[in-house]
Amino acid sequence: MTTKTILGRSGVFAGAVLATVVTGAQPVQAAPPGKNLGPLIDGYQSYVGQSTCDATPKPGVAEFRDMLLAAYPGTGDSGIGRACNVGGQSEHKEGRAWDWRVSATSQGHIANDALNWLLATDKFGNKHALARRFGIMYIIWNRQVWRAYDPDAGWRPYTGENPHTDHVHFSFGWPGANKQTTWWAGGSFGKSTVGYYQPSNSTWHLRNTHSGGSSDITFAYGAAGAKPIAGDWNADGKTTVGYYQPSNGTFHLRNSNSAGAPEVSFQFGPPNMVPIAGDWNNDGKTTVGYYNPGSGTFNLRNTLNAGPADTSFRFGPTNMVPVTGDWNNDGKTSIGYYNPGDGTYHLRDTNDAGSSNYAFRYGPPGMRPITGDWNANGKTSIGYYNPSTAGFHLRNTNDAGSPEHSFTFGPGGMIPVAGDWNKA
Ligand SMILES: [Ca+2]
Ligand SMILES: [Ca+2]
Ligand SMILES: [Ca+2]
Ligand SMILES: [Ca+2]
Repeated sequence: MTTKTILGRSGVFAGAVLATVVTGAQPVQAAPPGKNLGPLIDGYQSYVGQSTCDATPKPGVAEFRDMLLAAYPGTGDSGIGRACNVGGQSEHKEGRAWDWRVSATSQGHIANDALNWLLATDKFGNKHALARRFGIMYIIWNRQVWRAYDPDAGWRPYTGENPHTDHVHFSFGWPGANKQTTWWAGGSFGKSTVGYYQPSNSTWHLRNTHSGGSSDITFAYGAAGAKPIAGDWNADGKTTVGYYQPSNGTFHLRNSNSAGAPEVSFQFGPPNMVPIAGDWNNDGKTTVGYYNPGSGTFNLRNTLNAGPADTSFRFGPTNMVPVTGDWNNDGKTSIGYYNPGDGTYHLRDTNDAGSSNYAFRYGPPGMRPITGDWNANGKTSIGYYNPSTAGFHLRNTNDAGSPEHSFTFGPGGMIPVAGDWNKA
């Protein structure tokens, strides 16, 4: 089929038929296994019609087919490639369209489940997230069409000759067909870089690359005695600033990296704790917690407001330096500690009591640990700041070894911070 066909006919089948596909609902268990993907996402695939002839199935289309057939037993494969001399213009002739055999009369719930999975909004608020990550250009099913190049229109009547009641047609753009979109190629996580907080004047100095130089972003935000924290408080993919006031146990969070008033302020825990931050529950939003150095306990909260801890447990000896990160890329931030006495890190993949999943020495004793996804692969790893040299030393894996990035930044004696300040 061609886009001319789609756009050229009027909506004879509008009305009742349009209700058969419900978009935006939560996928059911039958959908193919998901992946933990970050906030960065592909744009919508524009319309690029067939213009050459090479019916070899393209790898992104073939693997998509295999995923759906494995997830939905009883459905079938009605083909990717099509000979050049059969019918009119079609992405099938370029091996970048697939017809998934499902029956609208007996298997409509199956098709709808897969389509809802593809068109659901993700935890970062990205609409039609998986359709974009697979690079889908349009979908035809049961007398309706969804076009990535007109996404706000939603499902519209399709009045081509074939009603598509015995198969779902998927057409892919070239990036999706060639496995260059984020589902296949990654690139959906932003890169963490470092910064420092200067307590004497409550200023932040943030850098967007792993290198020395002047600050990319500088502003005042804080208060006397405050401890800096950073997180993606609003799930937009950008890390922004916050601070903890030890004297009264309050958190003050801001959604932009600039001077101004906090968007959110609340009290959590007793005074004089050590603040931590992370996405403990994999909803895309960073929330806070505190480490009690006197008892060695971690106390985590899943919402940005006052209330009791949602999770409390002890990990490690007392008087350690807490660290946080998604060490295993399951979407959940978990905890760890740095022992300043011997320069060892002890990291755990779950937020409960138990032993370390990773324990190793990195750097000299007495450093200030930092953590971030320095290489944007979805896994947080460690680093340290040497307050006497102003040196940052970042490592991409959680084990002993040398840093991948070493540079000096700022005047020394600062409090290091890390995050994806520019969503890139
Ligand atoms: Ca944010
Ligand atoms: Ca969260
Ligand atoms: Ca994790
Ligand atoms: Ca990483």
